[in-house]
Amino acid sequence: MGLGNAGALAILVAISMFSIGMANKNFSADWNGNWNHTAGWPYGHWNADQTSKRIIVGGSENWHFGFNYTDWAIRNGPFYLNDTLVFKFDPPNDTTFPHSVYLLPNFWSFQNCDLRRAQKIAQVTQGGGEGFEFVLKRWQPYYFACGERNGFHCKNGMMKFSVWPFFRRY
Ligand SMILES: *[C@@H]1O[C@H](CO)[C@@H](O)[C@H](O)[C@H]1NC(C)=O
Ligand SMILES: *[C@@H]1O[C@H](CO)[C@@H](O)[C@H](O)[C@H]1NC(C)=O
Ligand SMILES: *[C@@H]1O[C@H](CO)[C@@H](O)[C@H](O)[C@H]1NC(C)=O
Ligand SMILES: *[C@@H]1O[C@H](CO)[C@@H](O)[C@H](O)[C@H]1NC(C)=O
Ligand SMILES: *[C@@H]1O[C@H](CO)[C@@H](O)[C@H](O)[C@H]1NC(C)=O
Ligand SMILES: [Cu+2]
Repeated sequence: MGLGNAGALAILVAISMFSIGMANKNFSADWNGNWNHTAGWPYGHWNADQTSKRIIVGGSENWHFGFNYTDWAIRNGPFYLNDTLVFKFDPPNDTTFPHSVYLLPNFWSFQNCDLRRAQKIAQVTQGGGEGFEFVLKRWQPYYFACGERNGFHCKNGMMKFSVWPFFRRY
């Protein structure tokens, strides 16, 4: 194989920690850390699909309490650099509950729905209309969560998911 133990281990750790969005598909990485999609990926995908996408988080479910967004991310990933995630949620009124979007700083806070060092990226009013848009600009894991009720929506409402966008191959 020619892959050093340390490198292989690092890749395994990365894959196991950040596998959301790439489950059920097979990938490999080269020495530079570039991902290479191998057998199983539909032929012609790269030629047919070169532009960044606008993806509604949750699809027709939008962004609400009680929908499994981790599962959604696995089924709808992988996502690519410069893809736009769109969070749609109704502004709060007497009959709807407020939601928001936060970025959590690391895997631990994501697992525990710990919002202490989280960054609020969308207020409760920003999910209306065309929705709140977030561009996946960097090659890094992103940890998204709803911040309402001090983590309750994240923890009990499953309103969280992570993505690590891939480089799109042309
Ligand atoms: C990607 O992996 C496949 C299978 O291992 C290999 O045949 C192909 O040359 C690789 N492509 C690149 C660009 O590294
Ligand atoms: C890749 O995944 C496909 C199905 O998703 C499977 O049929 C194929 O055997 C896998 N290839 C490798 C090299 O694991
Ligand atoms: C959500 O989906 C993920 C991935 O399919 C699964 O592992 C997890 O158990 C689900 N969570 C709940 C609370 O059902
Ligand atoms: C993403 O978009 C920016 C600005 O439009 C561009 O500079 C960058 O090269 C793009 N990155 C990728 C991976 O396409
Ligand atoms: C609250 O918002 C929902 C969704 O936008 C809407 O269907 C409903 O009519 C609104 N209710 C009130 C009392 O404004
Ligand atoms: Cu919420």
